[in-house]
Amino acid sequence: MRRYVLLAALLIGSLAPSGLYAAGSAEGAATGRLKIALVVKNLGNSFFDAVRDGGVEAANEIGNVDVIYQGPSTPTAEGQIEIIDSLLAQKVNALAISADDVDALVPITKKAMKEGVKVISFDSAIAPSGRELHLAPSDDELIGRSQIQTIARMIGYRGEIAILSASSQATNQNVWIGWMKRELQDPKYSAMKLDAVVYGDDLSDESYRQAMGLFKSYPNLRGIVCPTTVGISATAKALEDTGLAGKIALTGLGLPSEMKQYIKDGTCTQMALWNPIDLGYTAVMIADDLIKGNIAEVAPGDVFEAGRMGVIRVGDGNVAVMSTPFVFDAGNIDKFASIY
Ligand code: RAM
Repeated sequence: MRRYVLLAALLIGSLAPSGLYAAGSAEGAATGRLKIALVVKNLGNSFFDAVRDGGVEAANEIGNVDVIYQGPSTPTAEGQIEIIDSLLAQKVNALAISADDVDALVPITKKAMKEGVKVISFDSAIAPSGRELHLAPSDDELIGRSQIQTIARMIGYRGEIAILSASSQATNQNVWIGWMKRELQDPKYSAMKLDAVVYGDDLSDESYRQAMGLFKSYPNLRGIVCPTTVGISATAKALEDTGLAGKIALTGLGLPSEMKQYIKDGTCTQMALWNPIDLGYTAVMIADDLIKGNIAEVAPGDVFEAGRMGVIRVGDGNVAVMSTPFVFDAGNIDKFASIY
């Protein structure tokens, strides 16, 4: 177990889109400083930019840590492998990865661990053999089931629905979609039908195109679930551009800052998410803890102290779950939209 004296105050300065973020000093990688890499699914996603801000906040608190924020331009395992390779050459101390594929990263992250680099996944998991711990923002079953419960309420438990997801290989979305399908087996949804699952690759343009494709292919569509912040805002825009807002219901996981207008005008009356800043903060705190050897070999029951996030407990399969998602609607969106 670890104990840190944490500095209370911190300030995050203006940040460049990707690269090295020095904590406490402009020079950054001075000798003796630790390097923690945050490898995200892809750059250009505000969700991950907020994760980075949380990571930098943690690094500033710890004091001798630099955060390196990187990701491919499109969410592919190949792109992440290339990045991880170069991070290993730069001798990073830890990798915290939101994986574009559950299995494809395992050989490179195993190699990293053999070289003494600490590896955790966060947000989107790497298979257990390829990481020491996975930090989940919330319980997968709850995330999956609750999105079906919400869309069902919105459409009166009747009619056709579709799912517009991130990339087809994304671990987190695929696990949630698995739970959505299980939820749909309940007889109370017998008058609902899942027409299709489509993938917008967490790119706004592609997600918009996929939403348009759904409107065309399924003229009786009554609801869309988007378990991705990129997908839900692109779909909201597509609904408004085509005059289908209000006719096709929309829910899923969205960033309040990106969805505020659509929540307020009724295109999406309810959605959920967790705090990505807290997620990045916690990932860096845990990575730092592992580097310092406070927990030598992670096992269920271990407890990490993650600064202002308090205690994070490791569960089965070395998965640590943070908390329940926030639910956003017109009543609270303003408050959250100014934060993330
Ligand atoms: C997108 C990404 C991320 C996911 C959120 C909800 O930003 O796919 O992995 O957790 O949506």
